[in-house]
Amino acid sequence: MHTDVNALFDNLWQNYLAVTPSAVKVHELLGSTQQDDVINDHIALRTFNHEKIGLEKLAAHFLAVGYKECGEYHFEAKKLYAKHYEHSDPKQPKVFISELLVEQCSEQLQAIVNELVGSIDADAVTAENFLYSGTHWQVSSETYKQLLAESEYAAWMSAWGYRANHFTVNINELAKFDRIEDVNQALKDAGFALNTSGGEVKGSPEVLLEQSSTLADDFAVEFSDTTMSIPSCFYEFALRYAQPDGELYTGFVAASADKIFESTNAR
Ligand code: OOG
Ligand code: NI
Repeated sequence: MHTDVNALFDNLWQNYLAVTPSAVKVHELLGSTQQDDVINDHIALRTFNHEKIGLEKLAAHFLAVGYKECGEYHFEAKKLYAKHYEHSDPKQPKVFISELLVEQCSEQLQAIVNELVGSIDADAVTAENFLYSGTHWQVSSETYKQLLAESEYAAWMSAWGYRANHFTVNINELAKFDRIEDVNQALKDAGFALNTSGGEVKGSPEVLLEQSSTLADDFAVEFSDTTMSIPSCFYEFALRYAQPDGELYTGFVAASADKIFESTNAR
């Protein structure tokens, strides 16, 4: 595991950029409006709740570089469970990790996931590069489509594996934008397609968090039988509001997160 939090995030970022070319354009658009490059609010990773690679196995890599467990979230319809983590240094991005509750899925899906997970080398899970190691298995485009019919999340995992599925611009830190609607307009003017599930803006000042996101880039995946372009990763935008104690809210909002997951749906 990494012991240096910055080295971990540098690797996660490079690995994410490799399949998310639009992220560079997001930085050009929003990062140029302030002194530094954009500051990220959080990143997110996905997994299956299999004991070999459940969310706690991913979280261990963040605990090792100074993160602490904070909130937990339930997504009944999507059969997902998630936790978020924060670092003692508030400048470090928060981390959102979810897992698919495989036992609630069909026998066929369980069998496919067991086979994928079975190909992961036990040592790989604690290796320094695990969180940006991608897939550890071969999957056919037919299996991908079969998973897609039941769970978009499972299909995405089968194709992309272990990597950050999004980074998130911290709107509070942007110099030229105060409102999420203005960020969204600038993105649309630059040609980005936004996730409109539940509306372009998810959340509200009342729940202390407003979020929006792009739709994932399409990127080529080499399946075992053929190469096919499918949704890879996306960029999110988050504006946080102060709690009664004056501190910005640091948690997530399950009803909004439920819609953000859909940023990897096909266009
Ligand atoms: C995570 C979706 C939830 C948020 O900020 O609410 C999320 C995912 O797509 O894996 O990132
Ligand atoms: Ni997010």
